[in-house]
Amino acid sequence: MRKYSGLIMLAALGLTSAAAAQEVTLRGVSAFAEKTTYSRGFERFIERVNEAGKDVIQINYIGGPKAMPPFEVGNALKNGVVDLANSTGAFYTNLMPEADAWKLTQHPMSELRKNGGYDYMAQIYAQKMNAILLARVADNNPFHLYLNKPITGPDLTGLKLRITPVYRDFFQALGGTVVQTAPGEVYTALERGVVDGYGWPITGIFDLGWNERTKYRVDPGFYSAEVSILINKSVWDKLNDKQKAVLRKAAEQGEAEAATEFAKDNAADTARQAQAGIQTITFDAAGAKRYYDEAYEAGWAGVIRQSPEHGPKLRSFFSKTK
Ligand code: 173
Repeated sequence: MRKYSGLIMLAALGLTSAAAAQEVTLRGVSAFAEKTTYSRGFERFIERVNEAGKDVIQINYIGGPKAMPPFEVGNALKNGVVDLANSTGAFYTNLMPEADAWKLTQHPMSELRKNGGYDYMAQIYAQKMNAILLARVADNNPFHLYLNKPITGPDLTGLKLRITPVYRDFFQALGGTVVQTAPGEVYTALERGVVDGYGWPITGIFDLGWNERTKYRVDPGFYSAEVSILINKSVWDKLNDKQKAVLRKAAEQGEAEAATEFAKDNAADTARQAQAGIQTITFDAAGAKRYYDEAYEAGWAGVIRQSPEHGPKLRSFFSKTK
């Protein structure tokens, strides 16, 4: 009897200490090029986790689009080929069209975490992606249209524009012809004259040298670029409390600093674009209003068309007015 209970004790101890000592290593991939604007938040997250998570949890950064095509990252996360992903909703609309609605948010994430908007999206992430959105690391960062041919009003007739799902409905509503490419193909498309312009946020056009191939930026900006760190939900559910706490803390830090960081970067890149000789195209007040309002009208119409079930609800959480 004594021998028996001793064995049980040893087994229990062995199991407990093995579980406690087990360091988990997660594989992470970014849909954006390594060391560029939209991978930076993820890379900082990885540094924080690897620093705070010694002997507990580590992240092995596989890299950016050289490791995996951007539009495949969502699938890889869902299927558990990777455990963590840095991506934007527009890159995995094949799995979850609703994710593209993040771009239409007119409240900061801190507010969406409180008003039910985050929780509503979390259910869809769980259901369609088997994922949890840990942190939005790009926020407060508008998109713009960049052109090599001038326009005088909100009319894109005759222009061929590089897009992702972010810009499709808007640019088409203004009469533009659209062609979807990953960011890695933008430079060549501009160089060869395959496109007359492209959609991209206010920051990051210098990362891949597009400034060399860009004459104009159209103001005002529109929407709010979203880039987030996702984790496979089955992987998350298997982590212990200590491991989750390390991820949560790094995620919270990243999300909390995003809006102010981007406010700084937005201003810096706007100035740098002017210095690089990129001219600003603006419209008269009525034209600017038409342009901006059409962005949201066409954007929401697109989200609701693709998700009649969730689109209207998301609009009520994400919009200031509706
Ligand atoms: O233009 C894009 O590739 C795109 O959709 C995007 C989204 C968020 C940040 C940067 C780019």
